[in-house]
Amino acid sequence: MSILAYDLGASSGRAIIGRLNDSKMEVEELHRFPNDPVQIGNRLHWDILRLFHEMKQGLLKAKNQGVDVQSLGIDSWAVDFGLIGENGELLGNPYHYRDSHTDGVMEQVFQEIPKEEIFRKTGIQFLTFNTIFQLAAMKRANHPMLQQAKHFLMIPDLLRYFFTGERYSEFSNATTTQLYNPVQGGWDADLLNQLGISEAWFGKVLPSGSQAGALRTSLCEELGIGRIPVVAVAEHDTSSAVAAVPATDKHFAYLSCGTWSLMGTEVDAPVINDLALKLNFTNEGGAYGTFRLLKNIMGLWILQESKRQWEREGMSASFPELIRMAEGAPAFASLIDPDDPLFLPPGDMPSRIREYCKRTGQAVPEGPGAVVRCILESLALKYKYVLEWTEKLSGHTYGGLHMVGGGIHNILLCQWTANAIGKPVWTGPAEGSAIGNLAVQWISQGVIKDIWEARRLIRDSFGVTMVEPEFGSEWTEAYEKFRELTGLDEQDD
Ligand code: LFR
Repeated sequence: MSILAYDLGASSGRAIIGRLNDSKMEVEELHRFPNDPVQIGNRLHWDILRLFHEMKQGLLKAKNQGVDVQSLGIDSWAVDFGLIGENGELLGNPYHYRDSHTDGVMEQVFQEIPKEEIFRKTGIQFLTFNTIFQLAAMKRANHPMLQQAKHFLMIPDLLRYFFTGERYSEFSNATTTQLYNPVQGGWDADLLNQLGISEAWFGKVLPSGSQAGALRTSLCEELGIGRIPVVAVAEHDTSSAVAAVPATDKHFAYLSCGTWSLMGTEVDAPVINDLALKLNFTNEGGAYGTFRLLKNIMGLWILQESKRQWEREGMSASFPELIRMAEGAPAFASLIDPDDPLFLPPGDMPSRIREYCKRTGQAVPEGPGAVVRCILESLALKYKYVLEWTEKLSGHTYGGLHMVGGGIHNILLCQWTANAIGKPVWTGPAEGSAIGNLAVQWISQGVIKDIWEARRLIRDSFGVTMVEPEFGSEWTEAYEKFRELTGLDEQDD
């Protein structure tokens, strides 16, 4: 029996087929397609219709290869959305969360609604691009779409709507809007009213793993396929990735490592207290009543964007080549806080890194080797910092760190992470989000009992590689330097 997971990332999308054979999970990539954001003037958009087109190509490939798809589910990045008009059509292209229209908006919103109140209601960390601030930015700009909108749908909800014609929100992704109240269990009507956003746009929120209709007839006719059932999986990709962490212990720490690095733990209820607010930790909703107490770290985005810059300058080197260059560069010559706002928007990262190092009185990394070394060492040190706080906030200590997502192919980063935290790193699976997406479909069909059976199956099927820390005092010393120059010492006081 084959099922299909669409996993959409910030730079590419995949259609992945999953099968269960002799109690082992098997995955096969059917279709991979680019997801290039499109800049028009000052605005940055997702090319949502092209994504839908490519998703349809995935279904055609399945048909032409004789794959009998029994169900499908979609996961993607969070916070972004589309607005639907009276006639049921999409109004305009969704904005990319890295668009600058939210610059300064968070602070403006805090003048109307205190930060503490938003956190108390939603439990969500403050990121300038959260849906709440995107909507406030559109309000500030008096965006014409706001007058015409009738429905609000997050990216996977929207694509699922294109597939099925049915409009539902899904829980894990709804929580990332910072407009959902996990304690009351619904959209926060007061927050929406205070923002001047119509509550009527926000529809029913389905628990992750719900049946959410089937492919609409017109699409089946267009593609010449049957009415495949659609599952609202844990549609936030991080939620799917964490569902796929092959942990054996209820209390575990994870790092979902891709464009973003998401680090934290799984908890049964949101941790909404002063410390979580101060440290800007989040409580995103997960599959089957779980919550992700975690923190966003800028992640491999800085490396990906540096590579794009070097390509624009005529230097093309693959990731493995760049990593080899980093290995040859001097250790701990310069460090950055990867979460400095400087690194959020697209652009010339190597120059911004040099600017940061100059500003903080450090050696300025010139060549790609030095820049990449600076990025990877700084990420590993930031992981240590966030892991320490995860332990304090959750009240548990962890014997090691589970690392999932494409970033695990970066062996140097995995090793440096183990060195920095002084604990083993267990890597795998790399296709965490897609596998979590498949697992939730199987659970919803009763083929797999629950999330813990899924995790055991994932461990048995894909294995886990242990990366032992190589002890040395240099990482401890570097951590002190990192805390000092990034200002993290002061934040903890
Ligand atoms: C990872 C992710 C993060 C979210 C960011 C923006 O792909 O979904 O969890 O904070 O993208 O949506």
